[in-house]
Amino acid sequence: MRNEGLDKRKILQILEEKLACDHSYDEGYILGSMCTEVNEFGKEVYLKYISKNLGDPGLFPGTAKLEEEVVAEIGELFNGSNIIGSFMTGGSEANLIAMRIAKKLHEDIKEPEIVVPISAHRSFDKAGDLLNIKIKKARLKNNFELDLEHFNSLISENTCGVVAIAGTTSLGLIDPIEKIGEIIDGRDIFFHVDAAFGGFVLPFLKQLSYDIPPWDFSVKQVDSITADPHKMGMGVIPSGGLFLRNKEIIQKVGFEIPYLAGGNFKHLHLVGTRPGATVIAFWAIMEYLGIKGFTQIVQKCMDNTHYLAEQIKEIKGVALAAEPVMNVIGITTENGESICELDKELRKMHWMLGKFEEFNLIRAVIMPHVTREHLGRFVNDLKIAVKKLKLN
Ligand code: 0PR
Repeated sequence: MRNEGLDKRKILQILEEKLACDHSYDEGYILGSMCTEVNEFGKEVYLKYISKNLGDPGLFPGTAKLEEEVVAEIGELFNGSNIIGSFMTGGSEANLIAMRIAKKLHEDIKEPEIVVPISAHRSFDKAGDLLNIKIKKARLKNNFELDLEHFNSLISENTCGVVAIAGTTSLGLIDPIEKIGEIIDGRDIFFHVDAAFGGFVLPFLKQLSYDIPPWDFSVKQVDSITADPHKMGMGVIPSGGLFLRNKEIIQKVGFEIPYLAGGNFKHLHLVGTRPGATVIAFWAIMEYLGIKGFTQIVQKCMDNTHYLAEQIKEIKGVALAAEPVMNVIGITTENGESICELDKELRKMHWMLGKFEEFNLIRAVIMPHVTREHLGRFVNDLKIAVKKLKLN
């Protein structure tokens, strides 16, 4: 650390130089990210309230109340009533905490297990590792749908929880959540739905009359949902969310922090100090956009998704891994050849997509920052790469 401080202008100039190699969403090459430009009004609100700490809610009761409000409102969007929960650092923390709840509610199980689809996000492996829970992975069928029979066969007397995904990381697909609910109905098994990505897409697809199977608290066995404002909610990073049906859970399994300046309270978090401003900013974004505003944004993403999907179908040599359900597209090779070379070629042309070797696909996420013009450029480069690699 320097002894004497620099002036602000100089510091900002140094920062510009140091960060010049970062990518920006509007340049168009970020085509494989589930994050996007934060809503402009959200940014303003965030800055205004940046010092608020929800780690000590007694000091910021207004912010704590606002969090309860925004959680309940999101719970209603997910067809629940009186839903409780909390903002988190992201989907990983929300999934981790959900897995901890599943374990804590079954302390009689000595070697706890969770059953997840193999397409589940890596955060479940992290949770398994950190919590000492065995993660059992159910296969997918050839069309990337969950093999429900295999899923069912993995459930045993050691199963403390099951997980379904509403918007898989690789393809944006939705697991058969109602059917999983039926499988565990009447059994003492915690049911968590990971809608980290889909949570702020699916309610708006419904508004657009898309045929979306029940995935949320409308499925009566669903106990908890992860849904991340910092993905399709256009919220400030970090903002994930965990939403719970059972109001008693925090009292039952929450960590007690007895000594805080604002007074004793219980919480579910891994972190202590945590931002209030991300919560306030998301409350403001929801107020500002309303259902209508979110729906318009999702519609634009879906129009672009359909455009890209149609273009890919026209290119000989590549194919869609699955018909897109939401704004995620998997591109694979037509002849089953490895996707790695294509990914390399596209990277040489600056395109940054996600590569899922286990499913032999590269993933494009058509986020709000992605424009038709970006996609046009991408399609041209994809054609060049396919030709160069002689995939056609
Ligand atoms: N659940 C699902 C279904 C996810 O897709 C993700 C992350 C998570 C949980 C974990 O969320 P956090 O990353 O908030 O903890 N999905 C993205 C992915 O792995 C995360 C991401 C975001 C990756 C932006 C790259 C990127 O540029 O693809």
